[in-house]
Amino acid sequence: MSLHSRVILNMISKNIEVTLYGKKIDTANILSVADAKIIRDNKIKRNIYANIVIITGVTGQDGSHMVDYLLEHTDAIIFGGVRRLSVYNHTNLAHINSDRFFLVNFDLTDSHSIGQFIEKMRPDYFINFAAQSFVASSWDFPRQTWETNCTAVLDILEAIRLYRPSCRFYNAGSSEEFGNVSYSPQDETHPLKPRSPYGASKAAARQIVKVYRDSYNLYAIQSWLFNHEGTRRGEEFVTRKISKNVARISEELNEGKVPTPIELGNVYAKRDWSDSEDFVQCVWMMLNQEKYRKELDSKLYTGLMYTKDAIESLKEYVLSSNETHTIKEFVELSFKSLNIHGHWEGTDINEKFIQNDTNNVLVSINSNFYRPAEVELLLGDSTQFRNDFNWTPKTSFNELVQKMVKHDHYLRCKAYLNK
Ligand code: NDP
Ligand code: GDR
Repeated sequence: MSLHSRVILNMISKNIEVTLYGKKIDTANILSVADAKIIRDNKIKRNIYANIVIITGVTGQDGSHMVDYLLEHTDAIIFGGVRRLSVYNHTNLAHINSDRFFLVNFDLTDSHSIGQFIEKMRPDYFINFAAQSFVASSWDFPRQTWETNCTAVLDILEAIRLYRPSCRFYNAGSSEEFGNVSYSPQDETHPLKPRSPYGASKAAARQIVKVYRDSYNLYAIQSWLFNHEGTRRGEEFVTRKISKNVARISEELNEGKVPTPIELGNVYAKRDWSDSEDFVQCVWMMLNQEKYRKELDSKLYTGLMYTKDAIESLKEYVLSSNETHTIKEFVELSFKSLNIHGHWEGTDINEKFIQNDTNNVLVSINSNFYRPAEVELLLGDSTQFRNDFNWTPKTSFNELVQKMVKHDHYLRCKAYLNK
């Protein structure tokens, strides 16, 4: 039986159920590029106007929210690039049940994987959220960080140039590129002064994105994303580490136990935190600037190649909440949202967050979480994006903290009841 004949597309009312080798395809399946191409070609035969979107990093926070956003707001057919791991890590995708979303075997550190993906799938958009995204680990794995966050971006750009120059490319840049900041708030004109291998890798990726944009008239852009969080945030990042542990401590207190404190590093660092769900919408707007920035001539952005004028009109943007808060503030608000109140005592390594009334230690400092070089302050200025796209974020800092803590508290209660 040929590969083609084993792919059956069944019309079920308006939905097309996709089966491959007799089995329904869902987010538990990771397809080869060859199989994904068969699905792509069949889908395109049925809807020639549907955009083909590749999103990398879909098992992570932003990638999974981007999939949700595009499934809800567009008719795009989405292929999520995922690497094969020994253990199941698709929790952020488990809720998706769509005949427009497929997972494809892919690794950013393999240029053949990237080249094949773009050559065979011929995407209209390539949204790169995959990265070694944990700043602290970038000192432990500097080369892997560089290859994932920077060399891979070069490989994607080359493949787009060779096989699909009309494909719009977005790379997730970072406020970490500003690093040791010269002034606040940081806007698009702030110099790049990274402090970590991670920050340096993102700053270098930015340069190569610009070089390819200018040299080959590619629609290739990289924004500066300030910290953004949510209920799908990885558990080692400070916000999720706090929300998860506050939920644990609440349970321990309810059971009458003396809680085990949360151990943190530099609680004086300041970050500009937003909600990931707010940002994915902005990323899609940046990839479709002629649709949302009314002053642009949309006719310049059609066809298989872009004109120099079209490319020169594109802008790269800062996305931020325009507020900054210390880690300490995040701690205080998190406990407060579960009705646990405390105060800080001591200094430096001996500083502690103590529960009022009981004197339980809720947070202590562990110098193992200090970094070789710290970014002490980040505060963004996203005025340009807000003005050009008439956009304001939906979620405030307070709402974000509440949402994260309540979610982890809910998960904890559910697990407790199932014990
Ligand atoms: P996450 O850490 O949640 O997700 C990273 C994703 O990258 C995961 O899906 C991971 O897959 C994937 N990945 C890592 N290495 C590879 C590889 N070699 N091949 C294929 N996939 C790989 O990150 P976020 O969602 O928070 O961030 C998305 C992007 O935005 C990243 O580029 C990050 O650097 C950038 N960014 C994020 C900010 C934030 O505050 N969240 C702020 C500024 C920039 P797996 O599940 O297999 O590990
Ligand atoms: P960041 O996020 O480095 O800003 O990178 P992270 O949450 O890891 O750290 C924020 C700040 O908190 C301080 N901190 C701790 N951090 C962690 N992870 N664990 C701790 O125990 C702890 N104690 C204090 C850190 O020193 C730091 O100052 C995130 C990532 O999403 C990047 O991918 C992204 O580019 C940037 O945000 C913008």
